[in-house]
Amino acid sequence: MDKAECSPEAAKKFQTTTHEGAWDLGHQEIGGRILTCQGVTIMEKQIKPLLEQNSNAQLLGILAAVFAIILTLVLFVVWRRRKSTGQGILLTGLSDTGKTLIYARLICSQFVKTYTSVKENIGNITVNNSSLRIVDIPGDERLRNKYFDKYKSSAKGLVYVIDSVTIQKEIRDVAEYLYNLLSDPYMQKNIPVLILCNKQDQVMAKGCAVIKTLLEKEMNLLRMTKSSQLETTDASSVNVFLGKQGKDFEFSHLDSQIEFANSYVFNKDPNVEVDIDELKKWLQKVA
Ligand SMILES: Nc1nc2c(ncn2[C@@H]2O[C@H](COP(=O)(O)OP(=O)(O)OP(=O)(O)O)[C@@H](O)[C@H]2O)c(=O)[nH]1
Ligand SMILES: [Mg+2]
Repeated sequence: MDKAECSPEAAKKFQTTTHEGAWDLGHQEIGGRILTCQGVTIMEKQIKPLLEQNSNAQLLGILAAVFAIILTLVLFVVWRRRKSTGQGILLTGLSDTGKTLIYARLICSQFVKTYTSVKENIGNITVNNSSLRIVDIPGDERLRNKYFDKYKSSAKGLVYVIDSVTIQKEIRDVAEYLYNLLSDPYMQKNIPVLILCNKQDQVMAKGCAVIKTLLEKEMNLLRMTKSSQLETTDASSVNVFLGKQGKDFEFSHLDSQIEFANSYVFNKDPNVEVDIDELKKWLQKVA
């Protein structure tokens, strides 16, 4: 039987008759054509579920793709966050304060003869079962910003090393570099800071409590200078006001957790002790 014989009228009639319950009449009148129409109906019956199955499968495919995209985005965000907080402990400070010797103490527990650093030193230590990446950043004025910018996004903590013997003479430079570091947008993300007053083995060394007071006074003066600069310069200036408006500068007013500690690491003679216990305790807290 030719399917073309099942004209739209016949099909309509067949549908009408079956709808009206007059199956026999439709059967007799249309005869073989009914079979064809029945064939179409059977085909419809068979294809419809197939089409439905097909569209269900398509829908599932789309849902799976959307889910995969969302999962990828979530993983990417988590990865970026981990990368932005990182495992880096940045050793910063002016030149000659003892950063490289402290680095050598932490990484290989020994005295090394040091020279002014012209590039970074990087090494890993394990603290509280987690790995910390110690980055010793050169203190040279022409290099320090470049290396800080390179590693700041991976900072988990920042150690600011001070030469406790020369602090009074260098207070302006020490305060200014610290102010600049603390003003950096990456440091505003509550990165913990340890101000390490090194070279405590020297009789002329100032203790960390005295150094804290000296620094707060100097940061206060510096902030006033920077604020007045801000008023006179254009709006593109990147100066940041640290601390509380209308109050003298105090480290406790900052969002970042800032601590002070003493240390000394010079021991050419292995029988002479070194002291980086407070630094190690701080690393345990940060890790
Ligand atoms: N007495 C004493 N000397 C120290 C101490 N720590 C470092 N030094 C000495 O200070 C000098 C400078 O030390 P470095 O570790 O090279 O200083 P740095 O901060 O890395 O300097 P840059 O690389 O220029 O940024 C060296 O002669 C060290 O031996 C310390 O705790 N006590
Ligand atoms: Mg060095």
